[in-house]
Amino acid sequence: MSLSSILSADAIDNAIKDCQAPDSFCPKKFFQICGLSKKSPAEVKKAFAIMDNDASGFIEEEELKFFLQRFSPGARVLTAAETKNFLSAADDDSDGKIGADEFQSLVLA
Ligand SMILES: [Ca+2]
Repeated sequence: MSLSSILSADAIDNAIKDCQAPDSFCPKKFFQICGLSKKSPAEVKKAFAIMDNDASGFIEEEELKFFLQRFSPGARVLTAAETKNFLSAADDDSDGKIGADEFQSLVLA
């Protein structure tokens, strides 16, 4: 299972290109361009499971760093500042990781 089964390759490409410069990544904008924000809750849940690489039920900071590479293996890693911003945008209960519900409200909000 990969994200290309949920999103179109062109949309993924555009989203990755849009944040090619370090520190230009914005989660909301990224989800809009790649098309995930227009998907159903079930599809967003599937995308979450792909990003939760170790299947812990949460996306941890370590996994978040490699977020772009889940979309495209050749993409860059997120900078420390981007990872921190991403986490604080999604982590509603401040436990330091992103749960499926938190991910869904960030993507579909
Ligand atoms: Ca959390």
